[in-house]
Formats: sequence, structure tokens, C-alpha cells
Amino acid sequence: MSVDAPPLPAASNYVGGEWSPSRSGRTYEKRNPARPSELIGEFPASGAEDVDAAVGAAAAAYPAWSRLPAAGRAAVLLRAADALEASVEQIARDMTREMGKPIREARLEAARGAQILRYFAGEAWRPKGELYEQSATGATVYTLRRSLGVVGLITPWNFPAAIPVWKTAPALIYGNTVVLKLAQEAPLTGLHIARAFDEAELPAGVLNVVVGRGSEVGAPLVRHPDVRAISFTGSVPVGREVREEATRLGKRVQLELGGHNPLIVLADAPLGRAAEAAYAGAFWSAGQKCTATRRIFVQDTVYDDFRRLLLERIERGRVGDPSDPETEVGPLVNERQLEDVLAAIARGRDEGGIVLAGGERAEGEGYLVPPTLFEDVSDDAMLSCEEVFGPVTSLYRFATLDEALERANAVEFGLSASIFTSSLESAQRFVDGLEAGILHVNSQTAGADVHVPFGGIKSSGFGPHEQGRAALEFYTEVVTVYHDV
Ligand code: UN1
Repeated sequence: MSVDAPPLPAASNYVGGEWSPSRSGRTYEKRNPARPSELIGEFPASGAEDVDAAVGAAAAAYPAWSRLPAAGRAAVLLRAADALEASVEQIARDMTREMGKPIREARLEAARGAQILRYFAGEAWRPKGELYEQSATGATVYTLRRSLGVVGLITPWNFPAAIPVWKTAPALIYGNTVVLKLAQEAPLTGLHIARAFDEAELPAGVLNVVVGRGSEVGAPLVRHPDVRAISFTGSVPVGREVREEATRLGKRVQLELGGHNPLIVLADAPLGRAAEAAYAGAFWSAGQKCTATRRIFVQDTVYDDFRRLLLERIERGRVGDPSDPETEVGPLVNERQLEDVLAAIARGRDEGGIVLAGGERAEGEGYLVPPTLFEDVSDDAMLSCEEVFGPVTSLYRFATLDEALERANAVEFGLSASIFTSSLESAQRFVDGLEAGILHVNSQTAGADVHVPFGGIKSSGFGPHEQGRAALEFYTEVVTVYHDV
């Protein structure tokens, strides 16, 4: 069964509570990566003048929004959650059509949007400061957290519902107003978020959504003097530019960047579960997650068994049309990503890696590469060190847990990591020694609960983490009040 394509949507920016084309009138075409001959729609190719208008609207809306009681802001988030939830199926279908995420994952992600909004609505009733006594007098001294003002959010195409919501929801609940720059490859999903807030009667200008290229929208947003803080999710090179520019201008900046996430399988692991986690972690969403499993370290005594189980799982996996609810692995997002992934596979082979499965573009019009598994890749080869944003992962053999931890840590990234073991002691050594911001014991490297911090260390992230109560740190600033009577 395949889902039907809905009619082409009217696509615009959302600025000051109005749906509007780009000021220049320029547009770009968005095509379906599973069927590039199918046009999804024409979207605004926005520029600096659109950013100016959006920041102006956000600045004008800020005083009233920030003074509203937090419970009033929460009411808007809760209504937006209902609106998103009512259109989960439509959002999921649009997501699948515009960026190729298999519909079964797209549905889960769209539903997660409503959950994130509800969690952050709850922040209205949680503490925003701490109470102390002054040393000299015993009178009160307390901290309070205040909103920043206008914040700029720059989001990627690979989680086009979850990431815009997990930045927007905390920004708004703590009293900021927002300019959200959507990824060029996934505008339609993000515009559903604007529509949900519009239906929720968010006051005009509190959330402004602008579609366009990073260089034409992202860069002016980072530079804009009225934008106090920038939260960015994307690639390491662009993230570094954003950090340099934002810090040069004295702005607060938060980066969520790439990963090169290891999964360690010990000899005492439940091997079937580990193979399942390796498959899902490496290949769901065609490996286009910063949390995807890129390196699989397997203890030598079970290496051959695990390799067989994973190859069997790859053989059984459903690869193809992402609008088919059975499909597990769909296309890459665009032709450039396809070319980058194929070039990385070619380099992996040139550097001595052996392809055990996949390795070639699939037949047909879509940008599809089947799950690709390497072995015999050396630790200093490109595939072992650099993030390849596609369904490509490598198997490595190791003897001891110490060796596995050392090799797993030998990359510049530190986002997520997993271990499969039935030993409490080994699990604890992994938790103590693995350099990553998100650790999984007996589960796959991808996935993120709304109520706990999400973020990487080393080159994978910068600034406070996202989600959970960690979001309070980034979207507010601390004021200390000495209160004598
Ligand atoms: C997840 O693993 O569900 O862009 C979330 C990314 C991450 C989000 C991953 N920032 O892939």
C-alpha cells in the first residue's frame, strides 16, 4: 500500500502573523527525492529583507509576549499541540514527500512535535530560580531567569518537525520571540508548525518563519543586531562559521552538529537485539541522523556471528518507496547528498574497505542507496573518521573493552554511543569512559526523549544542551536579586 499524494500546497513565509511571499518574489522548486520528476511546490527564496521584516515583527511582539503570565503562553503551546496532533498524518505525508523520510518514521516524528509542545507548556509551572540567604544579614537573595528577547533558530531538513519544535517551544514558553529559518529541503513540514501556532492564536509576530538558503537567510539572521541568541543544528563547518560570527557579535550561541557514533557489541551481548539496533541505528532515515550508528565494534569471539545476523537483517530489510508504510530505508534527500554518499563509498573501497552489502545506487529515479556495510576499514581511513550522512556503516573487530573504548573515542565527535552487553560492570565502564553526550546501554544510538538533555560534546556540540530542563539555560539569562526589606 502507498499513500496518495495530497494536492500542491500554497507555500509562503509566515511573518508578523501573515502568510507572505519573499519580498523579492523569488521562489525555488522543491522536488520529491523518491521521484525527482514530481514537483512538491514552489517556496520562497527569501533574503536579508525578509529576515529584517521577521526580526522587526518579533521585536515588536516581544514586550507583550514576555509580560504575559507563563501560564498564558502555555495555553498557546497546548492549543498548538492539539493542532499539530490533529494533522499528524498530513504532516507525515508532506515530510515523506519533501525529504524522503519513510512514512512510518515520519508519523512518529510528527506526533513527537505535539509531545514536545506539551512538555514545554509544563515549564510554565516549574521553578525559574533559586532562593538563598544573604551572608551578612540572612535577608533573601535569589536568582531568577529572564527571557532574552528575539532569538534566531536555524534548523536542518533531517528532522523537519521535531527540531524546529524543540527549539521553538522552549524559546516561546520562557518568553522570547522567534525567527525560525527552515531548511530549504523541508519547508513544507516546518510551515505546518507555523500553521499550528496560527490556529492556536499565537499573537502576530511572536513566531516568524522564513524559508530559504543558509547563505541568504541564515547568515543575515546570525548577523542581525536585534537577534540576541542563535540556536543552530547542522553540519560542523557551517556550525563553526555560525559560532564565530555570533560570538564575534557578542551573541549567545548553541550548536548541535555532527556525530560519528559508535556501537560496541561485547561477547556477552544479546546478539539478535544488537543486530536489530545496529540496523535501525545505521539505516533508518537512510542514515541521515546526526545520531546514526557509523561504527560498529564487535568483540572478536562473536564477530562472525554478529556479522551474519546483521547481513541477514539487511537482507530482510525493506528498502524503497518511503510512502509505503512497510519501507524501512528510503532515499537520500537530494542529488548532492547522493553524490557525496557514493563518493564516500568509492573512497572507502579505495582505502581498502570491503563492501559486504549495498554499495551502489539502487535502480530507478529516486536517490536511493541500499544499506551499505563495510568491513576491514582501517582506523585512520576516511570512513572511520568523517561523518558520511547516509546509510553507510562499518564493522570493526576488537579484543578487549578497553581497546574498544579507546578506538571508539578516537574521533573528533562525541554525540551518541551505544553498548550491548549483559555485564553491569562493562556497562559501567562504558558509561564512565565513552566520550559522548548521549550514552545508550542496550539500545540504539539514535533517538531522543523530550524531557532529558540532548547534545554532544567535543566537536559535536557547543553551548548548553537542548530539550528537557537544559533548554532553560540557553533561552533565559540569570539575574541575582539581593532583596532586603
Ligand atoms: C534523534 O536521534 O531522534 O539532526 C534526534 C539530528 C539530531 C537529532 C537526532 N540533532 O539528527
